[in-house]
Amino acid sequence: MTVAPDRCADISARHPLAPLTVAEAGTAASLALRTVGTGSRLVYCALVEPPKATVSGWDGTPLPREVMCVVYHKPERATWMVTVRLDTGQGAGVVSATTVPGVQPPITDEEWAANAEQVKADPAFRASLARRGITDLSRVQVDPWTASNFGLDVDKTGRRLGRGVAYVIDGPGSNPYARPVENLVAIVDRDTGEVIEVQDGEVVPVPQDPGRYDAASTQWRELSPLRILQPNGPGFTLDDGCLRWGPWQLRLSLHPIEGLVLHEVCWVDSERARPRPILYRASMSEMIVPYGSTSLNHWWKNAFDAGDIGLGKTANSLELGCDCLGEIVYMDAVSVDENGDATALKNAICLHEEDYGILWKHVDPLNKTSETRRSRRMVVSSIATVGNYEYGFFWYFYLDGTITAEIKLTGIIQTQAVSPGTRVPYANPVTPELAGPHHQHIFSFRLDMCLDGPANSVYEVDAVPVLSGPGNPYGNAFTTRSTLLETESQAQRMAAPDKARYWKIVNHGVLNACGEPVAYKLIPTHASAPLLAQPEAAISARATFATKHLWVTPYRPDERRPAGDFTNQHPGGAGLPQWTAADRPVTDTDIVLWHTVGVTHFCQPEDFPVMPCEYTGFTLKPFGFFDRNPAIDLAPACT
Ligand SMILES: [Cu+2]
Repeated sequence: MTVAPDRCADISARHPLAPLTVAEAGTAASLALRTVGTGSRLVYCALVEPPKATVSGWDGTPLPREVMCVVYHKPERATWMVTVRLDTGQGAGVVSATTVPGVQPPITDEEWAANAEQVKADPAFRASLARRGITDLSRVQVDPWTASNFGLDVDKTGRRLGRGVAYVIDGPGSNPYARPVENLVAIVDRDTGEVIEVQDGEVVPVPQDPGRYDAASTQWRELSPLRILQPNGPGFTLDDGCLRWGPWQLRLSLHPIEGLVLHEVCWVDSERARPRPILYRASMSEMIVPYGSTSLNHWWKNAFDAGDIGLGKTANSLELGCDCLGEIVYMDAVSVDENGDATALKNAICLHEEDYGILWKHVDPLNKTSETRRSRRMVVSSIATVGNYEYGFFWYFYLDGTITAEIKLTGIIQTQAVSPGTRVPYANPVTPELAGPHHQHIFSFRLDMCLDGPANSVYEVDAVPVLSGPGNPYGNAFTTRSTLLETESQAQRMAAPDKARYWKIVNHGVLNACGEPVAYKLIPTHASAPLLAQPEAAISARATFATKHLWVTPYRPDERRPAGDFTNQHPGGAGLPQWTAADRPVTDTDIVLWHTVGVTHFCQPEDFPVMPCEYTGFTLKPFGFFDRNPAIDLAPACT
């Protein structure tokens, strides 16, 4: 990858990865809907990223822009992928339109709202609510979850399904998850609105505590005002998706499914006077929230919040002073509804600088001198609201070359009503009337590496004690063991904190001043427990990515989603397990790392009524990528 440092700003043509505009998305969506015909609904549309070689070798000549639209044709229950070229010379045109058999696209807002009402209107469901003393349907909320796939008869029908659960609501600002209707599930056909089955178990009293968390219902504790000011404005620029800050240069976009995506992440090296590529593309490409409860309302809950719903589709419009503090620059994204109407999603990505304490310091007591440099990081973030949960996706870029990804998990837990004073299995009490079922949040980061070029390899590096003997006469020695991961099967790895394990990504073709290949290390700081479901459980086949902390694959442009392109109701086997069955070589070639991180969530009273952020993520740190501390040239913070 040879990227000129000023290519994003100084060339008049839009960069091939410049974000989709409202006009582009609207044009493509309406053409796609017209092509598929009456009864079609737009699920999402995304820029077709041109081939990597085209992007890397781009010389500023305008390239055709293409948009891929996923369309659901309800009358025929068919999923379509329609690719639109925006400027063919005679305006926009469809270049391909194909159906994808046997898959279900992500669910839409329109379906969620309609299915909720359809479940509420069902006589059997109403009878079950009435059995619990609930007759005022205006005070009932139904969440029609994605249905998963367990190979049951209902799954084999090929219908587009939802599993609905109910809550009692107490007006605006109330917390539905405080008052779940336990042991009642409706299976709905999303296309026809027919409630296929109502599963009604033991009646558990609906909890009475409204669990409110809104500002009007709480006593406030005021904090001393805190202002973050940059009198000369922010120290970065954003130009049509291209961010430049200090030595860092990268592009940003918001993908409807993956959410925040980083492209062409480079370090612009002042010494070598050229941009040095590190990542070609990075995103949180899929996630799964498997529940570990056996109870009627929870055993089937397996949320692929990216693939089943979409983390860009559910991204928030962020608010200054609340979501982001300081000298903020926002980047808008595009929202497209089921009719193909495109609008700006304002303030979808937040950019700002943060002070991060000291970066390096030394006091020389003899000479009574002191040198200190402050650390500052560039923060790029977006937040998605998926049903009851919020997920904040934060990327941090540091002046020493470190990149950190952090996910902040907040929002409201899934709740299980319990009779006061009782305990239920596979769940912890959070209030006298509520339990929180055990569950995991497992995320797969797709890291398309490009360390000083595409030919990269990965070593697993462990800290190893050395047995006492002639080579270790004092018993104190320890060393490292580096193992080259040569094939896809060898590269399916687990974290090992007791071995201080990390994975070192190298370019054997570029050496540093010590004669070693340039490298970054992937530090699995939050690898957590892998998928805890049994191997024979349906979710193990559907979210196999979650069973390992690391996978490495050779780059293929169509291998983007670790559980397959269409996760909704998918029976499993797609994505990483399918691709890696070929056991392809992964050395000295263009490789993609898939890093699994997560939170295994055993709920606690402090998680209610809203959960304080839990954190997960990882760190990419230079390891001989530079010849010395790359932040040695920072200006002193005080003189
Ligand atoms: Cu959780």
